[in-house]
Amino acid sequence: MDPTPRIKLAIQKSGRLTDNSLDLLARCGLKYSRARDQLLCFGENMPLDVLLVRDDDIPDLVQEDVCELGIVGLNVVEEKRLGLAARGTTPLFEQVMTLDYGRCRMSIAVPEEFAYSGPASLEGLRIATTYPNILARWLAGQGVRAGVVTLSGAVEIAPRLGRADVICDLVSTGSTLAANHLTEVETVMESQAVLIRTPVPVAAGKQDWMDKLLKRMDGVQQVKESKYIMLHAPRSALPQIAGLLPGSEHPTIVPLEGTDEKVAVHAVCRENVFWETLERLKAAGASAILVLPVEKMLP
Ligand code: PRT
Ligand code: ZN
Repeated sequence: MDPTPRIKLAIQKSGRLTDNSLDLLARCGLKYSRARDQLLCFGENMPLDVLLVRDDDIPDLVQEDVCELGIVGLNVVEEKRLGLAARGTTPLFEQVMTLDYGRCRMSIAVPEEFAYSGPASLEGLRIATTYPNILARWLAGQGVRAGVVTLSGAVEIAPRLGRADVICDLVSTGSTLAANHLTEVETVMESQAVLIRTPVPVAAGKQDWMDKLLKRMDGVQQVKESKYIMLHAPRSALPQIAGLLPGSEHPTIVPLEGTDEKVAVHAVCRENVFWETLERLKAAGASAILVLPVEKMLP
């Protein structure tokens, strides 16, 4: 008899997405051992193997059906998708969910002394980038004709070296731009880590585990901001108090021993609960307010 077929998921081997991706898998309950060559994590309690690769290879691995799943920056996914589409090839990876880490933006940045007055200022210039397809799409959308200089890295020094006039690169804190005397002038796209999957049907034995893993990942995403709120409220204030609970649709109302006027309200709030929310609840008549973290959730 065949052993259980194993799902293959590709993540970045060492880089900005690695720790968060391994942490996400651990939160989904995966226990793994890492191979001696560090290129594979073997799932010990799930039929799941995690391949550790360069982020740029992740969409290709799904495209070629080597892996069913991948976690990679949206910027890499989009660049690859546009590149395939330009060659008339159908992309065989689709985005399942955003993962709320690896946030950055792809921006146009110009030398500090550059008098920028809108996209038309870029007409006829040379723009250095690692993402030629995304940049070309943006330029076309703006009706700007400019030269795209494709570099594999160190984009921020291209203007100083005379290889380009301006750049299009990923930015998070902005300190790299500042250190290189560049000013951010346009956002080309926003990015964060995303989960991609193959649209090709997978074997039945794998499908069950894949569905389970995707549900757990979804659950992990949902609990991040979620809080469980418990409070006491006068019955008369219930509509107002229910309306103040952020991201909660159906609070549970529980009777309180010894009183008919007051009830206990329990609710899962899917959005962050701030002090201001508690103060508003209190002003609406709530008392004994407790906010608890939610550890796991299976919607
Ligand atoms: O070796 P491998 O090819 O796997 O790694 P890599 O060097 O290509 O990727 P890595 O680890 O740098 O980034 C992986 C992913 O993280 C990217 O594809 C993005 O989706 C995301 N990400 C988030 C970023 C940044 N923030 C980021 N700031 N990727 C790169 N940067 C770089 C940027 O290119 C610039 O050089 O950081 C510098 C700017 O940072 P700030 O903070 O100075 O603005
Ligand atoms: Zn890379």
